[in-house]
Amino acid sequence: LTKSRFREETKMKKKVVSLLVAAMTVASLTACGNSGSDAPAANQEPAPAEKQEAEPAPAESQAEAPAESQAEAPAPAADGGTISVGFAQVGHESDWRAANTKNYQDTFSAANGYELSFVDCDNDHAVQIETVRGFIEQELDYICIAPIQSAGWDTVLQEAKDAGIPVLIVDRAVDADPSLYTTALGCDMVAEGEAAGNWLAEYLNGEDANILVIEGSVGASATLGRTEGFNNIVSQNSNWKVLDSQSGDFTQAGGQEVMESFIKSYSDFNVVVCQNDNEAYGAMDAMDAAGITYGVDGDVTIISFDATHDGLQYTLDGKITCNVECNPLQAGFAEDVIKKLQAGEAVDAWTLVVDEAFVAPGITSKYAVTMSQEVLDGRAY
Ligand code: GYE
Repeated sequence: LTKSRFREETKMKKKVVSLLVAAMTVASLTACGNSGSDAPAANQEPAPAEKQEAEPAPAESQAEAPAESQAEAPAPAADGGTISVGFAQVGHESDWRAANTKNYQDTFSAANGYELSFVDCDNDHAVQIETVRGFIEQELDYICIAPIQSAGWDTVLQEAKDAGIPVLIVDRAVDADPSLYTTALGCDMVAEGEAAGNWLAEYLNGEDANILVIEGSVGASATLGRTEGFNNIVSQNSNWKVLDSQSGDFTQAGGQEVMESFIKSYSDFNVVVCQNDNEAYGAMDAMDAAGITYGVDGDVTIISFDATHDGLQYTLDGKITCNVECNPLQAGFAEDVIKKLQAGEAVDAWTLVVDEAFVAPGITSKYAVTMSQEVLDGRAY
C-alpha cells in the first residue's frame, strides 16, 4: 500500500467505527506515514504477579521496573514516524474522568509524536468492545482500555493479541487472563476502600456507625474494589452496620438521587460513603434540601474518593471529612510502557499508581494528610 492509500483506507475504517460508536471523538489525524501499517508483534507472555510501585507523577519519576514480564516487541515507528494509539475511555461521568482524559490527550499529542484515536464510550460496555474492535481493524500500534466493567473482555483481548497489537489496561482492571494483554496500570481500589475504613475506625474511636454507601458504577473494578476494601474493615467493627449500598453511577445526579431515596428510607444514619467526589456533591445537595447537617460540625460524616480539586475544597471546608485520593494523571505511565516497547525493552505486568488520603483541618490521622490551603493549591485537577 502506498502511504496515501493507506491513509485513505484508515480514514474509511475510522468512518465505519464512528457509525458504530455513538459518542465518538477521534483526535485530529496528523498527515504522517507509517501509522499502524506495521503493528508490532505483541509480546503477551503470562505476567508475573510482582507489583511495581510508582509515584503518582509523570513518567519521568516512575521507578525502575523490577519485574520484567514481556520480551521485546519490534518498534512500530522505529523510523521516527507517528505512533498510533487508540484509547477506549470509560466516558465523561466525573471530574476525575475529565482530568484523566485531558492528561491522555496532552500526553499522546501530535507534538509528542502520537496520533491518538480517543473514543468516549459513554459508560456503555458494548460500545467499548466495538471501539476496541475498531482499533484492531485500523491496525493501530497500541491500544489503551480503561474498562467500564471488569467482566467480558476475553474475546476482544484475544482478537487484539491475535492481531499482534499490545494492549494496556489502564485505570480500572479486567477479569481476564493477564496473558491476553501486555500490561495494566492504575490505583489499588481495595487499598483505597481499606484506607477509608481504617480512617473511619480511628475517627469514630469506638462510636457506633450506621453507614449508607453510594457505590460507583455497577461492575467497575473501582466500585468492586472500594466496596470490598471498605467491607473488610466493616467486618472488623461489630458496632458498624451498613444500612444500604446502592449505585450512584459515579455521577453527581446519581449521588443525589440515591441520597434522596436513602433519606426517605432511613432516619438514623451517621456516615455516608460516596465512592467518588461527584456523588458526594449530589449527596450534599440532597442532605441540604432535607435539612440534614454533615461535615466536622454536622450530624453525618461524609467519606469520598478521588480527591479532585473541588473534592479537596470541600474537605478543606470540613464538609467532606475524609477524601481518599485516586490520581487521574496516569498517561505518563502508559507512555513509559509504550516507549519501552518501542525500544524493544521488557515492561512490567502491573504498575501501581500510589494514593494518599486527606482529612479536614483539625483532624490528625495516621492514615491521612490533614488538609491545608497549600495542598489544595497544589491540586491542578
Ligand atoms: O473514582 C471515578 C471515575 O475508575 C478510578 O472512575 C476511576 C473512577 C473514579 O468515574 O470518579
